[in-house]
Amino acid sequence: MAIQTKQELRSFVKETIRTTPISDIHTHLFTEDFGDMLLWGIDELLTYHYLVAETLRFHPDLPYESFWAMSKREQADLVWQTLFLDHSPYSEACRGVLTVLNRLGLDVASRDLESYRAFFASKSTSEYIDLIFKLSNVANVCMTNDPFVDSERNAWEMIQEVDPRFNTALRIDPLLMQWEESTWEKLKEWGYDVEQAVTDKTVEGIREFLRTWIRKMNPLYMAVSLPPSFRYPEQSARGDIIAKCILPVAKEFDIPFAMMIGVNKRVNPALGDAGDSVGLSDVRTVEQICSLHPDNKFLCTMLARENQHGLAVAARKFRNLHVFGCWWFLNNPSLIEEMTRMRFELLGTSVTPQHSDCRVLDQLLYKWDHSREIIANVLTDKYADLLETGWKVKKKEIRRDVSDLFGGAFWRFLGKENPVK
Ligand code: RAT
Ligand code: ZN
Repeated sequence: MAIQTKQELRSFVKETIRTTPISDIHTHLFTEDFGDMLLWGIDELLTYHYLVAETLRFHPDLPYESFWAMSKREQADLVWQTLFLDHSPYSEACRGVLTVLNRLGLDVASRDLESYRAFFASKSTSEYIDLIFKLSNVANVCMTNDPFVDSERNAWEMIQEVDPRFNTALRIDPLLMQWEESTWEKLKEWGYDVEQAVTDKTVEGIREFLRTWIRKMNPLYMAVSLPPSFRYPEQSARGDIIAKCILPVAKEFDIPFAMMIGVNKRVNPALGDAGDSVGLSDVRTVEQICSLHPDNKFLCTMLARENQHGLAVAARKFRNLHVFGCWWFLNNPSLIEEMTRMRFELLGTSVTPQHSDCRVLDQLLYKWDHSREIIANVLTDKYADLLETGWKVKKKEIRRDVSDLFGGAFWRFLGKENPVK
């Protein structure tokens, strides 16, 4: 059935966006089997590193070490007092906490942190996971699985079967960013026949390492976060490992290499995870890697606002490139709106406009509620422009497009069946 009026269009798009289940293609969430690594609840929400950065701005006299020495609950108390009571919580990360509480049916107006704590204390982890997936209407999330983190590596020894709501992604930052400093020794210690130089022997050892973990995790893709200075091709251990290990193994298993480009790590190390920053990166590098390796697939998101236009254009040139998400400092309404509009105009529906990057399970509620609203608005405008030409938009076509934007295009790019029916 075709849509007749703009009013009908607006409400149908909104409803379709609200009811279409999402495949969230990048998060830092874990299944229950990973124990403490799965974060949830109010104290975790409040100590999200985005909020830690905002809180410490208001406490120039509080030494960083003193903040880190506090218990999680004390840190959460300080964040709540500082960002929610002493000042108005309209930053995106603060607003997110309130959206979560509201969606859980808690009384946001009461400002009663203890009553929120009591609500979370009454839930078991597994019932809470079910509740959040249901309320957020997210069908599945992709984890970030890093074999270089000891606790994660150990957890994988025990895991038989992964909860099907959680997909896996093999994260390999240390392999590319610290090979010569330390990673080669780790691989050697784990029994791989490698040396510091990227020789033929090392290449074979790294490939074996990747194959072992791919067989164990069955990842949707291999991923890395890269600095603005990343160039490809490049005469360095990193360049060699990408060319000789990552890309051949990715091709062997037919999985993409996901490049998240633009992070200047630890510009303020005292802030921990909150201490990373952003820099302008090189889109030409993305074009080169796609061009030099046409049989490989690449996922890409970039952190600098100024890189977004170039990246969208690059995706028009290379069909082995799939652009995704409004990453980290871009995950703010004004920037999501701008980027989504531009990407729809340049790429139509062949893009994944958003991922959540959740570190705390509950955040699925706010990250997706906020993004859904913006995507619905932009999409409505785009269909409205079509109506102006005399084109008739059918309801089933809107459903098709939304399901593409919420994971369908991604799964098609992978060449795998979208588990969301
Ligand atoms: O957004 C974040 O939480 C960052 O700290 C990073 O984890 C980033 O998303 C990444 O995956 O490296
Ligand atoms: Zn992330």
